[in-house]
Amino acid sequence: NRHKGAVLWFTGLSGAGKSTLAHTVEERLHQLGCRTYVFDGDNVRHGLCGDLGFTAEDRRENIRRIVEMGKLFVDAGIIAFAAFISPFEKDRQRARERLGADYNEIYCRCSVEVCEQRDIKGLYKRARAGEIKDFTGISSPYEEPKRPELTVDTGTQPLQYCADQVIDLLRGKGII
Ligand code: GGZ
Repeated sequence: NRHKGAVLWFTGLSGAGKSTLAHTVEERLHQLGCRTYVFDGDNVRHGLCGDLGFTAEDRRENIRRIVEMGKLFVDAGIIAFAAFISPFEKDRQRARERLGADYNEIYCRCSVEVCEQRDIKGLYKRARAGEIKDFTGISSPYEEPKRPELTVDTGTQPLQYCADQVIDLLRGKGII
C-alpha cells in the first residue's frame, strides 16, 4: 500500500464513461490501500467552479483550477482522478506542463454516436434541440488527444477491462 501521488486525467465526451471508469479504478486502488480522490463535474462545477460556464474561456479556467487542486493533492501523496471533458488540446497541454511527470492522460474514446445513443442525462437531446449551447460533440469541438499515456475504448470495451488497463499504467509508471 505504498504509493506515490499522481493525477489521472480522464478526457473524453460527455457520457463516454470518464467518471464511471475513475470510480471503478478508485475502488480497485482502495482494495490495495491507496488514498485517492475523484474530481468531476458533479463535485467541482457547483462549488469551486460554480461561476464558470462552457465557453472556451470558461473551460480553460475550469481546467486550470482543477490542475492546481490536483497539484496540491499530489503534494499530499494522494492519487487524484480528474474526470473532465477537457476538449481542448491547448488546455491539456498546459495541465501536462504544470504537473510534469505527475500528469497521466487517459483518453476515454467513445464516438459521439454511442454517447448520444446512451444519453444518460438527456443532454444530447437538449443540445440537438438548441436548448444547450456550446455542447461538446454537437456545437463545440472535441480535440482528440495526440499522445495520451493511455487510450481506453469505453464505447466498445467492458468497464472492468478498461479499469485493468489503467491499473497496468499505474504499475508501469511505478505509481502503485
Ligand atoms: C459539455 C456540458 C455542457 C456543455 C453541461 N458542454 O455528462 P455530464 O454533463 O455529467 O458532464 C458534462 C459536464 C462537463 O463539464 P466539464 O467540467 O467536464 O467540461 S470541461 O472539461 O469542458 O470544462 C455535462 C455537463 O457538464 N454539461 N453543459 N455545453 N458538457
